[in-house]
Amino acid sequence: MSEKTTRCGFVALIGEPNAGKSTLLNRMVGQKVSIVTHKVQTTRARIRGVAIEGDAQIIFVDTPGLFRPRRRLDRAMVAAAWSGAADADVVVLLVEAHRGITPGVEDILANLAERAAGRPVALAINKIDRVKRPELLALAKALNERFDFVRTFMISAEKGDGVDDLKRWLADEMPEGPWLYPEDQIADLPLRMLAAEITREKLMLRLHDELPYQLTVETERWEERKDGSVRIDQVVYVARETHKGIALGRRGETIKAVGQAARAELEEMLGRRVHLFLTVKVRPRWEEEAERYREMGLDFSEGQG
Ligand SMILES: Nc1nc2c(ncn2[C@@H]2O[C@H](COP(=O)(O)OP(=O)(O)OP(=O)(O)O)[C@@H](O)[C@H]2O)c(=O)[nH]1
Ligand SMILES: [Mg+2]
Repeated sequence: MSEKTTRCGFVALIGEPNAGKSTLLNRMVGQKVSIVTHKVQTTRARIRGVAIEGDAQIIFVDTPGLFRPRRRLDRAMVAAAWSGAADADVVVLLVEAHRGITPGVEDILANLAERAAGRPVALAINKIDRVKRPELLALAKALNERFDFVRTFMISAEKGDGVDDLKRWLADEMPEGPWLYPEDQIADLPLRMLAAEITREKLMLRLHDELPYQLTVETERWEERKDGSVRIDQVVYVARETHKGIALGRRGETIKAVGQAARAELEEMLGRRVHLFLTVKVRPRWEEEAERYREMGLDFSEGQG
């Protein structure tokens, strides 16, 4: 009798806001589990996605971007990101090829050794589709002079280049052990939370300036109906009356378009009809309410200044 050896472990994806962490997570697991936008600070909490490569189960942990936090919410996000790195078996730092070593990357490198707490850190230079090869090699060299990365990968999370190499390498790095998730599970985010994230993504794509950062979305009710459809009620919390007006749009056009886009995506994801009801509520101090953080999957006390 021989037992097959299996491997299983955690890989934290860290980097500046907008580096492509969530795009990479989605590609690794082959399905959208984390929302993606062209704006910074899209991801707010740690999001796990599970991939299988040979005998290894790799649990990817998408994290919020690392930046200099100002608000309580920012601090909670950054704390979540670093703790994702500290808990992982391997850390992957994403750096944008076309932006290179920004002040933000410098900050991360300055804290990385301590925060990664001895975990091996690999470098993934992302968005290689945006630069020419010689530039890439120079950047890889400069980064490796600043930090002792165990490996360097050149990838395009969006187009897929280099991603399989990275995945195979990570699989080999995973410690021996039983798989933690059933084979068909790709995420551990509760559906009601993922549904709220999808609505937040559509809001981020449609609203401008600071507003997307000053709102949060929660699923309040999830009702399976006899006809096989599902009714989902969500609340969009904003901090001010004027923000409510903007989120609703003229004659409610903005919220209507957001609802339609979110519903279409939810229907595709769930494979059935969805009735989505969105309500915008003004809640001036939502950013100071522990309950809001819990709903987002963040630690309220970590946000303390
Ligand atoms: N050209 C190009 N764009 C990419 C690539 N990977 C990601 N992007 C784009 O970069 C933007 C940010 O991607 P995200 O995956 O949301 O970045 P993130 O690191 O998760 O950002 P935060 O959650 O804000 O920290 C999106 O517009 C992506 O489509 C890539 O390989 N090439
Ligand atoms: Mg993200």
